[in-house]
Amino acid sequence: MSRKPIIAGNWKMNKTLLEAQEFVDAVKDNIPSSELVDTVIGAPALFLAPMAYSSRGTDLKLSAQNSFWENSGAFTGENSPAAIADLGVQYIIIGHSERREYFHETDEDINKKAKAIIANGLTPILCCGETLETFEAGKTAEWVEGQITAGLKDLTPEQVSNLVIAYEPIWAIGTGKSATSEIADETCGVVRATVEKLYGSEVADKVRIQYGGSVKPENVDEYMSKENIDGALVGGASLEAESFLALLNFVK
Ligand code: G2H
Repeated sequence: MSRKPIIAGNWKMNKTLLEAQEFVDAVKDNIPSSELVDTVIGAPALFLAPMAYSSRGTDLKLSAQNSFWENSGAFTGENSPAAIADLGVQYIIIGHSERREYFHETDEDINKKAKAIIANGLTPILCCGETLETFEAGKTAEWVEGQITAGLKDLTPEQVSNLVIAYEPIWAIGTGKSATSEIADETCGVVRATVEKLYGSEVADKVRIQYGGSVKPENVDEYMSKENIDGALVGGASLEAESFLALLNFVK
């Protein structure tokens, strides 16, 4: 089964609106066709509407970095998945380790968000990953299996086939210390095996799994050559247009 690669930038809390617009202008007509690769920018929610407008009709797709699990109501400060969908955004990142750590998001919250995002016709990019302590204790597989099992709870096989899972070891995020491609492939394999255990091999063959953690133009080819890695979730190296475009050079 050949899965379409997906390269997603995660800008985190960076850029002004002007910088975001300049980035879109620099990349939107210079990325490979979406028949070959899904190219996504995860921008701060504030910029999604103007970015959706200026990238309309191009192969550039957009992602939010989070959303709430209700579509509307008295939830001050939250962003509705329905409102995000209405902008023409296609993806929403959920369960990033920074949200789990600083905003105390639990697997249960993340599962509710996944269901709400899917109900609004969008694709969740569901993040998982272990701390250095868990990695050094040799408990990565167990940890990641637990996060995935809880995050996917009650989703249907069809829903899981279409989603994107990002494996991001916390010890490799923004540290410049990327996991070797062998480690990344092995743990992405654990994610796929977990999906297979829960939903069978057909679903496991379809689900797309990204590696994230200090991915850059110099190492992206190495990750993309691995069997279980279908793409990358990229922070630092997605911030500059030149570097973001260079991440896509593996597409021939
Ligand atoms: C991991 C990644 C993007 P970076 O958080 O999600 O960031 O590429 O800067 O390690």
